[in-house]
Amino acid sequence: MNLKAKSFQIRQDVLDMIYRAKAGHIGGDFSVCDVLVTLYYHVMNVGPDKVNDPNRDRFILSKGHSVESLYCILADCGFFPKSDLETFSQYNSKYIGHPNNKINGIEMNSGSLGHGLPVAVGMALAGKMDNAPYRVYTVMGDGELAEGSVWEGAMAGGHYKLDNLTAIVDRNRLQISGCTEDVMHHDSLDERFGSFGWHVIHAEGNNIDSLIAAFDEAKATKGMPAMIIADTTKGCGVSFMENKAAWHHKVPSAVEYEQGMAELKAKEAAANE
Ligand SMILES: Cc1ncc(C[n+]2csc(CCOP(=O)(O)OP(=O)(O)O)c2C)c(N)n1
Ligand SMILES: [Mg+2]
Repeated sequence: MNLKAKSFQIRQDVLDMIYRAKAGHIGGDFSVCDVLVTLYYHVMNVGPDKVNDPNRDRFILSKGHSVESLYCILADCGFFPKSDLETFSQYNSKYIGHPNNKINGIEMNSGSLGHGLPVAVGMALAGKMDNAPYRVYTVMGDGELAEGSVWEGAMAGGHYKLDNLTAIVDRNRLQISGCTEDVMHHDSLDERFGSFGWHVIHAEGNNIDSLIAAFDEAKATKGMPAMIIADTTKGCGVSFMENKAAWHHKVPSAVEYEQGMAELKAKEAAANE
């Protein structure tokens, strides 16, 4: 499968969904899209036929506000009908603005930042205790790293040497209100996670080949969990959304929708050439 093209196709579905619902977090959806596409279509042992398989890999979207990308990928993978997405953010729909485990394929409710890594540590520890073959993955935002519970999870993951656990930081350098380096700086993530006993790997987070290499390295790491610092661009794929804090949860106007869609279609076509 052409994962680069797939990623631009998923972004179009996300743009459609957010434009229709007049709600969503498009900037973080677009920065994390390549990470999620790489995980769901290449790395993880998951699928609609495996939702109750005890050996399935576990995934937690800790930065739960990027649920639109996750919904579009789950629909595309057949976890539920794509038409369900038309109810996103509507009254009585279970497709709400953050992940919840009433939805096929979603393991954990998230959205209150800082909870994904500690729960992923528990899942990975359970896997070790059961001698189970599954791996656990979680994606955090870089703004999310300001939550203290992330560091409790990091401490425990290192302590228990959880080499069945891979965490990813979507390092787009923006959070809700501006630059992470102004709000709460993180420019020593290698040293910080390294000192908690994690193997730190760097990846270009909007480059599928770089991500595949990083996930391969994480899988091959023994005796410690792996932390992939994925350098990304918030809003990646639509020129006027890129690197702008305002697009954290701005809804596109009709003109912006048309322009964004045209850019994404052109990029998908280029990736298919
Ligand atoms: C505990 C908690 N505090 C505050 C928020 C509000 N909030 C939602 S998204 C966000 C910014 C997150 O930034 P980052 O983790 O960098 O996400 P990304 O840039 O990938 O969108 C904040 C503060 C929240 N969801 N949970
Ligand atoms: Mg961020």
